[in-house]
Amino acid sequence: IAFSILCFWCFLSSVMSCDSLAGARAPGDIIIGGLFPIHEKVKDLSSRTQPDELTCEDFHTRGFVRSLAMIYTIESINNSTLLPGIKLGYEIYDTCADVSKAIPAALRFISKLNATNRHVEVICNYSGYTPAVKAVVGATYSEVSIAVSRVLSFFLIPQVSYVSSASILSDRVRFPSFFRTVPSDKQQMKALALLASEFEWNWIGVVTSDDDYGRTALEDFLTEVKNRNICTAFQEYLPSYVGHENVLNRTKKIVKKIKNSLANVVILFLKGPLTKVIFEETLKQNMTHKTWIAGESWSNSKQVVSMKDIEKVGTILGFSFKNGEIEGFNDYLKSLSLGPNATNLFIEKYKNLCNSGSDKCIDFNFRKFNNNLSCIENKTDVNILPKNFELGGTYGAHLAITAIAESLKNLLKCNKTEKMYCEGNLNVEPWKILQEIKNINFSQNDGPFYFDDNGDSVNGYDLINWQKINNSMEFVVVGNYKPLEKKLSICKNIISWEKAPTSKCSETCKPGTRKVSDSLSSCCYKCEPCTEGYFSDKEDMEICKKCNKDQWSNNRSAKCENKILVFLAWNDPFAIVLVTFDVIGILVMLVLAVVFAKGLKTPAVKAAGGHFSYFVFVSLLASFISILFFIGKPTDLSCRIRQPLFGIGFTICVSYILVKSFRILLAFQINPKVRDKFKYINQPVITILGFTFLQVLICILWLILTPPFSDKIYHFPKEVLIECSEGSSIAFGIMLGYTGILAFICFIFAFVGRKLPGRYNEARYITFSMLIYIFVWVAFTPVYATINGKYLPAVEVVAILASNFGIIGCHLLPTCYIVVFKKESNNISNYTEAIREFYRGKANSPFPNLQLDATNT
Ligand SMILES: *[C@@H]1O[C@H](CO)[C@@H](O)[C@H](O)[C@H]1NC(C)=O
Ligand SMILES: *[C@@H]1O[C@H](CO)[C@@H](O)[C@H](O)[C@H]1NC(C)=O
Ligand SMILES: *[C@@H]1O[C@H](CO)[C@@H](O)[C@H](O)[C@H]1NC(C)=O
Ligand SMILES: *[C@@H]1O[C@H](CO)[C@@H](O)[C@H](O)[C@H]1NC(C)=O
Ligand SMILES: *[C@@H]1O[C@H](CO)[C@@H](O)[C@H](O)[C@H]1NC(C)=O
Ligand SMILES: *[C@@H]1O[C@H](CO)[C@@H](O)[C@H](O)[C@H]1NC(C)=O
Ligand SMILES: *[C@@H]1O[C@H](CO)[C@@H](O)[C@H](O)[C@H]1NC(C)=O
Ligand SMILES: *[C@@H]1O[C@H](CO)[C@@H](O)[C@H](O)[C@H]1NC(C)=O
Ligand SMILES: *[C@@H]1O[C@H](CO)[C@@H](O)[C@H](O)[C@H]1NC(C)=O
Ligand SMILES: *[C@@H]1O[C@H](CO)[C@@H](O)[C@H](O)[C@H]1NC(C)=O
Ligand SMILES: CC(=O)N[C@H]1CO[C@H](CO)[C@@H](O)[C@@H]1O
Repeated sequence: IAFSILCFWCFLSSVMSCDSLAGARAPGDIIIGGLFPIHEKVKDLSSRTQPDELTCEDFHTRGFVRSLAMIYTIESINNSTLLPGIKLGYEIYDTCADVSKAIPAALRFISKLNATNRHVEVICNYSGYTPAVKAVVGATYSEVSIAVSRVLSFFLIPQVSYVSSASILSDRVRFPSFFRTVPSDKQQMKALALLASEFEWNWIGVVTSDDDYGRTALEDFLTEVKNRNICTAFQEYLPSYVGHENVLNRTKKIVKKIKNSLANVVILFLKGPLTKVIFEETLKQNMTHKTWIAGESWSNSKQVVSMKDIEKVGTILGFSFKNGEIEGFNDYLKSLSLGPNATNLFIEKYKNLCNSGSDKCIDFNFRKFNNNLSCIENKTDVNILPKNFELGGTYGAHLAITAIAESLKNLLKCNKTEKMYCEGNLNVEPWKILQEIKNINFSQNDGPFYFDDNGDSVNGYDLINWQKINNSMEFVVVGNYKPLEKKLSICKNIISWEKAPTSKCSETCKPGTRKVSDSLSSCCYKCEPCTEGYFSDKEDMEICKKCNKDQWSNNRSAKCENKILVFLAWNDPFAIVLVTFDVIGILVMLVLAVVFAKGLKTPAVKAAGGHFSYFVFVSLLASFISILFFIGKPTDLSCRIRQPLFGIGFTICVSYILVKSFRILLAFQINPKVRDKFKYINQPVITILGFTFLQVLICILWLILTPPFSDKIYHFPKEVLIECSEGSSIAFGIMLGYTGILAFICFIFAFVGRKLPGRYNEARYITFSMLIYIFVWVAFTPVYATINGKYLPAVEVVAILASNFGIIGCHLLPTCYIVVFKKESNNISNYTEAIREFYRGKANSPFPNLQLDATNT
């Protein structure tokens, strides 16, 4: 006991002898080091000639409050059952925001504690080396953290920073023992990009400081926005030091540029003092309409927020590290009590400053922080952050100590035993703590806390908006960003603007147009109207989409119209004319049928075929009816009916005429032997049925193999043509050609028999009607092949009508004329007389049988 008391006295005396180095310390079983910028800068660093002690100036309340958060957390843990029987101690050094002051502190951390003094042992194998300090919390500035981590990394002493956010510190090879309770700046850039996307800002100005912080931030930001179609309107650099002679001139230029730019949103990756310079110039130039996005470095800077007229620069939004409540910390700040045997020079200095009326005093004028994001539009309910210390950083320091304590608990096996004490060796090697700290996972206010593989925190950011409340600018929490979920939540209704500003290089392209980027930037573009047949239904479309094949559109269309269905409609004038003729034809035919029926017994009708004439009527009726299927909207059924109906019908007609002309030829055949031979062939019913059957066969094969169908033709710009596709034009041709060949044979027979007696001039009529038929269909073929459109069926209808009327005119009308008007000549003697005259002087031959009607013979 005496020895340990002696030890402790020695220890204290060494503290006393070099007190300005460790500003705050408390003894304990396990000592944790701390690095905080209690002062803002080192005095006279540039005129230093000897490696003597450095002195600091400008008390920094933020750093001070963070160090208090560390002390308070350690004391709370001592007072709790987290590490039963173990007392944590601390050694806190002031870095004065400078590496030159932080390095001696780092050396102290790695020094060994023996009875008389502290020294760094020079050995080869440090595996069993146990320095006085087992873990370090700090530092604030990334630059300092990097330097310190380089020293501590060799000894694998865990270092946990509470605000250093430079993305380079995620490098596990260069900084293997570095952890932080805040995310890497990369996450902040992700959050910024999401913010810009959320408000559709794609033309953003960026001003950064000309140093590692600014350049890295800009680089990360550009990487992040590259794939989001967000562009930077300008990227400007300001010298990093406020005192630099160029700062004012550059600021003037930059603010002018901002003023003249289309970008209404400007991101400032600057430290507080430079931001202040920019805003002073902004106010001088009366620029009040811009929206400023704060990097984490100044989003809750007291220096900037307390500027005069700061509310006039426009809207200010920014991200700050996730804030959290440390229970009881506010009371502790008010009392600033010290633990047993602890010393703290910073508290003394703070109390002196505060008592002498400096503005460095902690501002307790803020509401209790509520972790829940509340979108309630009631100014008394919003979360307002304190101004001269930062909740995010203090919470970060609290988390850092908790993380170290948790890893100690696991390492020292504090919960493996029934009894409440830890069984591990207290003089533990730091690298063992490092192993444990990677695996910690404890719960914080809202969810678990752990380090990711890069040693970064999975905690995110709060989005804050500067608002004037009760005549002073306040930091109001209006949203948050969670890196794990990559999710940005914003309470848009409580942001201080009336309407979210727009920040775009080009006007939005309206529906009906598309973007055509100029070569400079993908965010600047012209709008080009969509061409015919194309459309764009949303704003800012890259391409115009093609209309469906049954739709069309004009220039500049936002949508497509349905194409009009086109076919030979019943109400089409031409169709009306055709149907009229069709009906007339049917009526005429019916009248003629009646006349034929009445005069069936007369020689004229008998000569015209007698009962066989009904074949003609039936077939003509079929042809006339088939015409009706050519008009109206084509369906598969009507397409399949119309051609066969016409083809078969007309084949009956033509075969009937063929039989008739064959008869005539036979009747006036002079050579009886030939006539007798041909008599065997002269079987009218079989002939007609046979020829017709062949046509029926053709049609059936056609319908089975390649049936016609109704088809839509989309070639026309605004119309869809519905027409019958014949399925196989060869089959169609065979059907027509077959009738045509029959007609041609008729024509030949009739032509041969055309010299028959004047009265018996049937042959001339047949010749004539077949000529009409052949002429019509020969003319039809090229017209049908070339014409295209809804009148195509009309062409065929005309051809059918012409053929039908040809048959009526040449076969039925003359007979009827005789039956009705020439009754006196309509007797058998007249006919025989005429024939006798014909044969007079020729070979003696019996009278030909003029009756075609087989039943009458
Ligand atoms: C320590 O614990 C006691 C009782 O458990 C409590 O009254 C006291 O406020 C605690 N002190 C701190 C600093 O937490
Ligand atoms: C402490 O270190 C000094 C010098 O480094 C050495 O002389 C002394 O023996 C050490 N004391 C103990 C107790 O190890
Ligand atoms: C270093 O020391 C540790 C224990 O002190 C030992 O286990 C290890 O083998 C040593 N390494 C080398 C390379 O000597
Ligand atoms: C700033 O600009 C003014 C006028 O443009 C010029 O005279 C002056 O030299 C500049 N100062 C610096 C430090 O560049
Ligand atoms: C800004 O406005 C004030 C008063 O409204 C005016 O006096 C001053 O000239 C303006 N400054 C500039 C740069 O426009
Ligand atoms: C404080 O130090 C004194 C000796 O200086 C010691 O007796 C006492 O136990 C210490 N108190 C604590 C709580 O460690
Ligand atoms: C925060 O939200 C949780 C869950 O939504 C709720 O239980 C809690 O009461 C809220 N806290 C406050 C202070 O509103
Ligand atoms: C805002 O909240 C306060 C106190 O919570 C309440 O008195 C006031 O009526 C609320 N105002 C509105 C507009 O809801
Ligand atoms: C210790 O472990 C037991 C079970 O193993 C658990 O129930 C208890 O809550 C733990 N205590 C602490 C302080 O973690
Ligand atoms: C941390 O613990 C929580 C629950 O306690 C769990 O959901 C989460 O997955 C854990 N995270 C890791 C990285 O282990
Ligand atoms: C074991 C131990 O020393 N616990 C102390 C930790 O710190 C708190 C607050 O200062 C003290 O109350 C405990 O006694």
